[in-house]
Parts: sequence; structure tokens; C-alpha cells
Amino acid sequence: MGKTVLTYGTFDLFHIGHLNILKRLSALGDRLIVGVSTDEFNAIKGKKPVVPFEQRIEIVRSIRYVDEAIPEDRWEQKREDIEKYSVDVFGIGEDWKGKFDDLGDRVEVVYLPRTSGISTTEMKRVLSAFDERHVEELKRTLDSISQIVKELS
Ligand code: C2G
Repeated sequence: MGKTVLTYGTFDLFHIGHLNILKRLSALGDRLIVGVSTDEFNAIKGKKPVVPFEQRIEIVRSIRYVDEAIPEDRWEQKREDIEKYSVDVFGIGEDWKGKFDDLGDRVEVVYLPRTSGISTTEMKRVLSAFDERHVEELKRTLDSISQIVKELS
């Protein structure tokens, strides 16, 4: 049987950084299995995704580099998944460097460079700023309308 690669992630607001790492991970073996963090597990990680779990896992499942997508709902499940899917390589982005070295007794552990200049956190920040500005604009418009109404009445 060919080499099986395993990784995990939230993949919220799926972007080129996510696509690049899945492409690179799939090139490390013959089968790529991706654990997609559930919304409940993300709450434990202190993250609140914009896109709900069911949609995130459907998107990841549809990526041509991905052979199988499974829910990730606990930190400890990595060791179980390694046994269950006879995994050869565990891979993840370098933002997790060293965090999963302990798995090295069972599989090859690789940390891959991240794609610079893109992150879900940054996208969320821009969106929220856009939101705020919109609210401000709306407030100003309403103020001038009520001013006009006052003057006309
Ligand atoms: N990534 C990347 N380049 C970016 C952004 C993300 O290579 N510009 C990689 C991350 O390093 C990670 C994967 O994309 O390997 C998914 O990133 P996240 O969705 O942020 O995953 P995270 O919430 O960190 O979940 O148990 C481990 C966790 O589930 C990892």
C-alpha cells in the first residue's frame, strides 16, 4: 500500500495558503487524509470560524489533493487516527513547529512553510473593519436625514 499522509486544520474562509499546504502534503505520499476541526473543537482552541463545520469539511473534501476528510474534535485523536488509517507521515504548517514531535515515535513528522501574506485572521480583521466603517457611514447618513427632516418640519 502507498504512503498515507495525515494533517489537521480549521480551513475557515478557505484561501490559497490552505490550498498550497494541502497540495504540498499530498505530494509527500499517495493518500492525503485531512482532519477538519469541528466548531466545538475550535471553541476549545479559542477560535470562532466564520464558515460552519459542515461547509468547511465539504470544501476540503472537494479539493482534488484530498483523498479523505474526517472531523477533528479532540487533541488526542491524532494517535488514534495514525493507527486507524495506517499513517506514514504527519504534516502541518510551521506555525505548529515542535508541537507534534511526540508523534515521531510512530510516523515521520514534517512542518511545512506557510504561505506568506494570507491568513484567515487577517481576512476576518479586514471584514470587521469594513463592517465598522459601514456602520459609521450609515450613522452619519441617518444623522443628516434626521437633520433635514427637522429643518423641513
Ligand atoms: N496555513 C498555511 N499558510 C497560511 C495559512 C495557513 O500554510 N497562510 C496552513 C496552516 O499552517 C495549517 C493549515 O494551513 O497547517 C490550516 O490552518 P488553520 O485552518 O489555521 O488550522 P489550525 O486552526 O491551526 O488547526 O490539531 C491541529 C489544528 O487543527 C490545526
